[in-house]
Amino acid sequence: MTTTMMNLNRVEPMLDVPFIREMAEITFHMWNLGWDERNGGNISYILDEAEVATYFNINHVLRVLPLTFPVRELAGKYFIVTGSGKYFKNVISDPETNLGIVRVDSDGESIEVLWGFKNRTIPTSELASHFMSHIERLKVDPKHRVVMHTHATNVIAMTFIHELDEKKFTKTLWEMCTECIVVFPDGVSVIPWMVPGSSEIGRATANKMKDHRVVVWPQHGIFGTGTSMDEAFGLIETVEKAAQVYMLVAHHDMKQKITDQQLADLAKAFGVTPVEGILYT
Ligand code: 2HA
Ligand code: ZN
Repeated sequence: MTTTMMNLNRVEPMLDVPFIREMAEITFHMWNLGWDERNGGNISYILDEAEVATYFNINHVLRVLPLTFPVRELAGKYFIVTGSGKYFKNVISDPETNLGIVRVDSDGESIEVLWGFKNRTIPTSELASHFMSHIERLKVDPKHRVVMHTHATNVIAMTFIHELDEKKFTKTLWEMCTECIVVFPDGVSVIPWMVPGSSEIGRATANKMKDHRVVVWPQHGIFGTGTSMDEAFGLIETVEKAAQVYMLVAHHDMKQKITDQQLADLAKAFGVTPVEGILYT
């Protein structure tokens, strides 16, 4: 833990709440990595009712916010979410303004704010992408909990100089670091460039989430999902690392690389099944 976090702990009692602390630590960390400039990035994290009820009065609704896209599949679910226009760097010193705990109402048409989002803050502008992605990931994995969006620098850079065909993009990433095929054998998906913050980009992202945990938004950033903050972050971190290596080597003469046979050997050794149509072995 950094000194900053330890000092803040004395003045910020909310950091004693485990899931608020997790959000504060990861947002601070991601900002430190240079991925979340200004208000870049957003996170939503599914919480258990009991987990929330341990720290908050779940019968006291502070505000009700209508959704422009109904999410019946998430009715009754609790989330901690970053705020719209809020800076990742500031979450740790003022979680109550920069984060909020919300519950989707019983018909999935609005959300009830139970804590946070102080001073009329509203949830992230990418809530549609988050909620629609949660719906798809939960269908595939009931343990799914986290959707994380960040402006990972090298992933963005790579989308300028690499073909956006997702199989080719995945193959290149797998070739960059030995662990990649083990961490994301399901590959990464890529959507076309779209205006952010809309239901359309939400639907396009969620559509990819049916069979991927990672979605790249060209010239913008990345969405990663997982069963925990570590899983979602670890996935993004691994993709970003591979993209960084790519950006370092792309303009150089390649003397050797990880071959398709070696990638297949890795998959076999680690018991993972690489997504079809990428390896030629
Ligand atoms: O939260 O990252 O995509 C700001 C953004 C929008
Ligand atoms: Zn963004």
